[in-house]
Amino acid sequence: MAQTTLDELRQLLTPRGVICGADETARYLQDWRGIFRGQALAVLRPGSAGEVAGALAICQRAGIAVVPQGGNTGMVGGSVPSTDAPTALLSLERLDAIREIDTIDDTMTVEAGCILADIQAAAREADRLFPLSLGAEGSCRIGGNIATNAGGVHVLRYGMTRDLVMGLEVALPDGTLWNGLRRLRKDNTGYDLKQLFIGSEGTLGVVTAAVVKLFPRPREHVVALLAIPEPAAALTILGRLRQATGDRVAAIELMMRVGIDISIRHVPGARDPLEAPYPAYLLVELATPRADEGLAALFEGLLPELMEAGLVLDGTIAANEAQAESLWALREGITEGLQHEGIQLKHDVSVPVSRIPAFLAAADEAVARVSEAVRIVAFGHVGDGNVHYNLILPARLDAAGTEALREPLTHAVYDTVSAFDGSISAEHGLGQLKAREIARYKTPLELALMRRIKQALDPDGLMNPGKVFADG
Ligand code: FAD
Ligand code: 2HG
Ligand code: ZN
Repeated sequence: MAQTTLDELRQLLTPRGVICGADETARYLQDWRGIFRGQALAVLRPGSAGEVAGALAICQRAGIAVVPQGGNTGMVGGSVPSTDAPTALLSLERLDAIREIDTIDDTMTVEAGCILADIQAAAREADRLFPLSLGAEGSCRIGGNIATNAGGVHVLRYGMTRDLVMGLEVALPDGTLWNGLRRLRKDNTGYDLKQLFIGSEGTLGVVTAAVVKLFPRPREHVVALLAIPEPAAALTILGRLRQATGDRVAAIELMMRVGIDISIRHVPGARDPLEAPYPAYLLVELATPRADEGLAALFEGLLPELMEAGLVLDGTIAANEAQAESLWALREGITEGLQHEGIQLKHDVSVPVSRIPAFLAAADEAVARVSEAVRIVAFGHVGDGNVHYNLILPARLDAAGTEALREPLTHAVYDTVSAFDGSISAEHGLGQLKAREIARYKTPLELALMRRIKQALDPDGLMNPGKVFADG
């Protein structure tokens, strides 16, 4: 980076806001799984939306690419530089103020660097719920959630991040700051511009703040682990639960036995709450904002019928918060546990909910045709059609053997997804991991429209090059 550009950035951001030393920048330049590593001329840490915009203007004038970063918990290498272009990594971590909570509009205005768990806690203190919830909520930041259109465990009930955002403030690549911090539930004045930025993975601009929706806080919830004979039972159980509880299903997560075993192996203190192992499990959470609905009794009343029908083989209902947390730990622990199980190929995919059982059977067959030694760890948000179809490669493989399997396995999974009218990225985005693959699964028209939008907003191609579009 030319000294004059560096001086300009230091003057704008104060010396504390520009980091160049290898030791200090290292943690920003690699993802949490240690798979993606990149290089940057500097890490920028602006302290306000105005500073973000100013930094983008300086970078654009100097032809420097910008990679935005929130909590760096992404799964697809989106927040780490991936090209040789002169690049600045722009961390939003200092923009962490909650600007306003309005309990009449039921909104919260937050800066992009707010940690998701802090937003949830602030909502709770205001006797409200911010329903976005995912395993990384203690580290991920709302700007990153918005940029990836994060999903998580409550999508079934509250929708994706895109459904939870009412307004955005965005710094555009040329340094213009767009204030779209509206809190309107109805606004049909042309294109919904905020939706362009939600899920754009930092390729169109930098989200600096957002207005998010709040909901009534649940007063009663039920958390249970149910053993089921096969994934198909999950769909019947979901239908029955929705009907019987008046749609109070807040989460329903599918795990195959292998996932429970991984959590038991790696989550400290984890144990199997049931006496025998079963083929598959559902983690169910019911929640209601009313205190007098008797959800627990409703659920307990339904269980004998589900067991008689052979849909539920065994189960346990959490008797208190600690038990609920330990059941959730079995589910949330799978991702971290997988890190210790060997080389993984992660596939975050979705198919129509009704097709999940057939998809799983077909994908297992397709994978076995490539290699019978691969371990399949499928789990996920069954209520919204999202399966995390992870593959663990055999430990005996050397680097060449691993590489030889990577593409055939990925195509076996994604081609099956495609045959089931699914998506090769349900909630994690494309980042750099899937930027090349997407050309195989989206239509030429869709790809061309995406490129036109990119060209219109970022004509110099400086925003997060190499992400979403492979050519950067
Ligand atoms: P980062 O990883 O820092 O960035 C992600 C992308 O957003 C990058 O492309 C980056 O350039 C861009 N970006 C970040 N901030 C901004 C900004 N302010 N403006 C513009 N672009 C920006 N994801 C789910 O969807 N559902 C889950 O259930 C889920 N569970 C997870 C569980 C674990 C244990 C882990 C480690 C991750 C999980 N994830 C999940 C993935 C990840 O947490 C989400 O993608 C999250 O939304 C990323 O937020 P972040 O702040 O870490 O973003
Ligand atoms: C989850 O739902 C995350 O836990 C991560 O989306 C999934 O590890 C994975 O593949
Ligand atoms: Zn997930």
